[in-house]
Amino acid sequence: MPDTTDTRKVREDGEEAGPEYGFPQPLFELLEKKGKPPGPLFSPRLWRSPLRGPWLTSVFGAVLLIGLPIMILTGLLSYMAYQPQFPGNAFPHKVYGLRLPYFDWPTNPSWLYRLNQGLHVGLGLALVPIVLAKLWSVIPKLFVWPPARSAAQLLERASLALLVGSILFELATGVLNIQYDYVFGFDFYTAHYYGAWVFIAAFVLHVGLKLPTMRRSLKSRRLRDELRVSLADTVPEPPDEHGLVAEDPSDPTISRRGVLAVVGGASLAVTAVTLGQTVGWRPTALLSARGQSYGDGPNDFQVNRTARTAGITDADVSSYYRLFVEGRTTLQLSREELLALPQHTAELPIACVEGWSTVQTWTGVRLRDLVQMAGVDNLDSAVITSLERQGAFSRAVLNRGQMTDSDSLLALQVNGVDLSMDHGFPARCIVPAAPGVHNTKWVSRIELREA
Ligand SMILES: Nc1nc2c(c(=O)[nH]1)N[C@H]1C(S)=C(S)[C@@H](COP(=O)(O)O)O[C@H]1N2
Ligand SMILES: [Mo]
Repeated sequence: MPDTTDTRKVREDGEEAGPEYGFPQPLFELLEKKGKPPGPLFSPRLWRSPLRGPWLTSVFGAVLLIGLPIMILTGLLSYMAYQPQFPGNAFPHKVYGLRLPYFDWPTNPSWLYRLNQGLHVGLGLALVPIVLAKLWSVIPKLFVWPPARSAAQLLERASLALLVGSILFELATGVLNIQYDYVFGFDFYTAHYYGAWVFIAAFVLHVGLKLPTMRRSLKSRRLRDELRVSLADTVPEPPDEHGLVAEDPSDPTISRRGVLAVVGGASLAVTAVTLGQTVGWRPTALLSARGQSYGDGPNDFQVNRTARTAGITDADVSSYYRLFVEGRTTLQLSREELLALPQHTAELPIACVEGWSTVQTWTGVRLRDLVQMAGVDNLDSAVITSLERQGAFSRAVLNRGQMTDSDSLLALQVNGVDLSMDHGFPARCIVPAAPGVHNTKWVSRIELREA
């Protein structure tokens, strides 16, 4: 593959530049002859930091090479946890064409989704400073003029544009989603999922192309030695074939170890203020814009959407409330009748897709007892419907394992007292290891589907 720096060298030497193989002649002439650089950003003289070079870029790259595959894995697992194989489940079934092999999301260990999503959101936020630093370190490469001298180079740059565009898109939509909850004109899940596939493709290609360079560059100096170099002793990396090292570097204003400390420190600081939200420890959850709404006493823990926002009225949850369980027979149960059934207590997390989680002690009727009472013994799945009736949260489909786990509950109480309205009174689902969205609040109907 031709090297991107050729362009600049040839032009500056004043040599006649000629098109390389496979590149359309008219396009080349347009870019080379008519095309003056469209702005000062394209002048190599603007990018003079003496710190830029293949080693520094590779250090950031190595961190991302570990972090981003974890983001991809946890992201795709989160998508699978939404159980898109069941039409009626919120969001993901809309992503036609890019389906993964379906499997029933397990109920064991109960912290599975909590860990998955804590990692996805926590790591995603912690990687923001690293991604920005890596972009800074290669920024002159984004402004090379003319944009390409060969078809191969054009393809390489197009893949870079997709890589940079998609990672920024994924970070931006992810952060917006956890801070403001679905503010987009488009559906977050569909956009974030399609964006992820663009990113995955571009990332795999990029790693394939750059891995040898990265390994070579990392060997060019040792991190431990570099951490001893003071500002006074900071000199540019030797000129490189990739054009990362400035042609005319300015004097350093910060050492390499200083840059690493700033970027690493920013990443740790983001982690420190978000960790509380992830593990449900409030004092350090400084970044949690959401979840300002809590309850009282034993019900004092994070509320996703309040009863009022969901349009649940006092009349809905009055003594006229009945739960319908539809199987071979249809059961109609008041809250008193539910409380009279055998009660089971389990300590289980609510783990939201947005990264926050909270572990509470829930008491109620085992879902599998209701399945049995309704006379169903070859259950396939169950549609849980809320009094809320409308919208993405009004319904969830649970798989057989989720319905029959000994800790899966139709919870009536939490921490020894009745559920608050905001936490789903008169009754809500709590399913081990499930994403928060499947713990339907204000349950009115359980429709059992047989295999
Ligand atoms: N009916 C209904 N159920 C719902 C929701 C909702 O908005 N409406 N939010 C879901 C989401 S996304 C989460 S994370 C949990 C949050 O439960 P909590 O508000 O009791 O903490 O409830 C789930 N169940
Ligand atoms: Mo959620």
